[in-house]
Amino acid sequence: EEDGYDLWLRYRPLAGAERAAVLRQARELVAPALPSPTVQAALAELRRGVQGMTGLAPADGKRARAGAIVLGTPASLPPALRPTGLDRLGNEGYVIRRIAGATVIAAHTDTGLLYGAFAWLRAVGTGVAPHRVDERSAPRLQQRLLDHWDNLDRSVERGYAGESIWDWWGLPGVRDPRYIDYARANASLGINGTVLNNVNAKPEILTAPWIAKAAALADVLRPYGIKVYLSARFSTPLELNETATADPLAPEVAAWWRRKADEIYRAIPDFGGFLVKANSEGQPGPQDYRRSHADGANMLAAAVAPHGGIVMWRAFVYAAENPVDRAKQAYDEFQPLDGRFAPNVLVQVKNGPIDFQPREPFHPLFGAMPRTPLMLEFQVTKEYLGYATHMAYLGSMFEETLQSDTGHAPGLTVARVIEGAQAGHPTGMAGVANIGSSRTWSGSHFDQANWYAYGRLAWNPQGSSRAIAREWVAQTFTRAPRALDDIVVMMMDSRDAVVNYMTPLGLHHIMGTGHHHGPAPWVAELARPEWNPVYYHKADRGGIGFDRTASGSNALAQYAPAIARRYADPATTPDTLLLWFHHLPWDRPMPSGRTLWAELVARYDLGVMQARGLRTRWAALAPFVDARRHAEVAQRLDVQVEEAQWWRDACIAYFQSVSGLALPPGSRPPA
Ligand code: GCW
Repeated sequence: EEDGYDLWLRYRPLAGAERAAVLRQARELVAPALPSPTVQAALAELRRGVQGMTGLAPADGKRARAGAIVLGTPASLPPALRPTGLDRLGNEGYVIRRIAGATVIAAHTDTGLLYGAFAWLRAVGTGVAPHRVDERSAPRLQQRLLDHWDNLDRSVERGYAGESIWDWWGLPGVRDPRYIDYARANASLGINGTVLNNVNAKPEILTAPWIAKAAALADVLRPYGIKVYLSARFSTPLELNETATADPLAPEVAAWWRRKADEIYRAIPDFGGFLVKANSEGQPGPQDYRRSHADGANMLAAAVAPHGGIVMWRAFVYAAENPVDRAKQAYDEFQPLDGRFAPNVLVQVKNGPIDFQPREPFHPLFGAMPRTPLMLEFQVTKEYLGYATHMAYLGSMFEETLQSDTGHAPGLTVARVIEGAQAGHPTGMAGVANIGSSRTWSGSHFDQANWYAYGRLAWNPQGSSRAIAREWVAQTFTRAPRALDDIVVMMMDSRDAVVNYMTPLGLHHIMGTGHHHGPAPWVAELARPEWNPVYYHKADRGGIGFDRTASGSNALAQYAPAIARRYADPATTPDTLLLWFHHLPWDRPMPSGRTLWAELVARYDLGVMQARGLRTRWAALAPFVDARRHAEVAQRLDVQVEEAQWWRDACIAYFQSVSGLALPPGSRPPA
């Protein structure tokens, strides 16, 4: 019975000509002598894959010949088998070529070979004939990370997939085999780093017993090309009573962190570095001592630099109460620090200026800090998009951000910024993981696609979310063409549906307080102004929306002039972001001919219809999907339809109570 544990690495039996074709091209595996643990992992995966698809395991071959899969580096491959395309491939890239009837997987490192092995399996798994697999690929970003918001008690902040996969109680001695499957899944995408603990970090994580646990995980993950990183609480030495202050410019503090880094690197020689959330949502930071983010980041960077480590310093800040516009705070604090960060610091910026909303404009820091490496942080877990219940394929959302033109230079999209077009190396992307110990890993079958899409886009930020969805469906559900197309259509519609029934036309942050599930646009009494939904929609008798133009908070001025000009006028602002940037009267005519009010209602209605459409399409797919997974998805879609209606009804009723307007005729979607 299919339970989803195998993710996209299912390798289910092929039949007939397809099976025969794989058998012909994968009769034996040839690897360099004395294969490293990484090459052994590649061989094991190829064996598992071929065995799964054909029922027969390939033999261990000695010589490259027709029908063999040959893994090798330029040093190990005989000249006749050295494929073209190896130059400028970097450390992690791979080439797959057919040479003299053999399939040669070549790379400069063993990790590249592992990625190549997974690429071959992916190609075959998506229906490419094995004798046609021909590929050259290298990652466009250096750091491709998952950020786990996993706490030391195994709870997961904003996690909807069960408790943390890290069994801290059992570690370091007990090494759950699941860690290996986690590593395989990540390596199959090219994810090469994992931050083990929540950015809301505890000091304990940097004490000896926890370093030993992290070291055990690092040992398990290392053969798969995955480095371990830790979130560090800025005040750790002070809170452990080992210094009298956490002031980053105090010599005893810098010395403490240097010693701590040395201690960590003794246990984890390839430790990746620190991730830090400072002076945000109550976390301690350098500003507590009137020092800047750069002062704090650079002090930590100096501690890990001798070991080759990096510091990822988050730009998600809203420390002081912000009565005017929280969206402006990160830019205000960070942009003036451009060029002041040490070379091994990356500033990690969320995709949008508020907080992982169903839709946000891209963050204005992208393109505005040309002398600072910026990392992009996506949220893979669906804090604001229906948890692990609603179907919302995030690939299209990620692509929307990545392909946003920052307007700072011709062709300078967000993707180009994080690829280092302005600031040079280092480069990276982080995804807040949606992984837990649920049998499906992600709490639902379709949420696995978000892990997959994140990983593929971290490898290639120019990738197409639709192509990625096709790949995922082919490996995870079916290659039957009609069914595959239908599932991809569902995925590509799903996030749009969520935007429509939750926050259409640029609305944002109107969800329930604290848990962030369900609508609560009426909430107005929370202690801090920027926690209240009314702060964001500003609906009143006259109209709705947040004026971020010059007549309002002027957050628009943080964007490049070309973008700022376009978005300054509601007529040239995309309707998807209209109420993000403008406060407009309810009776404003929209391009559709409707008033703004009628348009808003129409979008909510549309969202409900789209959710119902997902359910209907899925029901028709029953013949193509195994019973258990079909039923588990169907149940969630039922909930999604109900909750879409809840969002629509609650938001419309509330906005009506404010506007005093009647429901436009015929608006209620048919039951
Ligand atoms: O999205 C918000 C979440 C917090 C989270 C914070 C952050 C880890 O509601 O739970 O804390 O962002 O990104 O730091």
